[in-house]
Amino acid sequence: MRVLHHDRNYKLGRTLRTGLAAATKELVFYTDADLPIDFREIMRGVELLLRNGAQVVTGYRLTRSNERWWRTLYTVVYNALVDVVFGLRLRDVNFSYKLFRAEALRELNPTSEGSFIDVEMLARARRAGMTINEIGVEYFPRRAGRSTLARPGVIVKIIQEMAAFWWKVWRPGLRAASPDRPEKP
Ligand SMILES: Nc1nc2c(ncn2[C@@H]2O[C@H](COP(=O)(O)OP(=O)(O)OP(=O)(O)O)[C@@H](O)[C@H]2O)c(=O)[nH]1
Ligand SMILES: [Mg+2]
Repeated sequence: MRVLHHDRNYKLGRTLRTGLAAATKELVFYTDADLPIDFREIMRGVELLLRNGAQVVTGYRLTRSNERWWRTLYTVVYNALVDVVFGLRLRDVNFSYKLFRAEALRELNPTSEGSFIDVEMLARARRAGMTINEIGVEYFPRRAGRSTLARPGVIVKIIQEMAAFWWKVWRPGLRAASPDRPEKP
């Protein structure tokens, strides 16, 4: 086990990027350290990824009945928004069960500082033509402490980074991919 330290607390995006960039093996998995899943579920994701030749496996919560209602509401609203803006058609974009082939991960180059990082990586993967598989996993909500995601500052940052990403990266990308614009030889 290698523990990576920052000199101060950066937000989720930067922290995740530091961790992912330090990965050395062929497959890279991330989840939160407060055990939202049973770690044995990782192998199901690996099997799915290898069987389907996918580049990314992203988990969704099978049941959320043991969670606070407002927490579920955040998720429903965020996933709907992401669907409208990026058309990802994924069920639970922010859930911390994500598995990547390292070579695919290296292509993504996300830049988010905050909690938009999950959607940014999925959107970049989709636009690069990667196969994203979804897997349902049993979810164990936090039993103590406060949700980071519920902080107003975190939500404002997500909206800011989403708008910037849409404007600078997604929108030009869509235009380039448009079939009615003939490509130059
Ligand atoms: N280093 C660092 N880690 C963070 C930061 N914000 C969140 N995290 C970590 O990332 C995990 C996921 O954070 P969020 O996606 O915001 O959600 P959450 O706080 O787990 O919210 P719940 O869904 O209620 O569990 C947290 O459990 C923390 O371990 C941050 O600013 N800095
Ligand atoms: Mg959590």
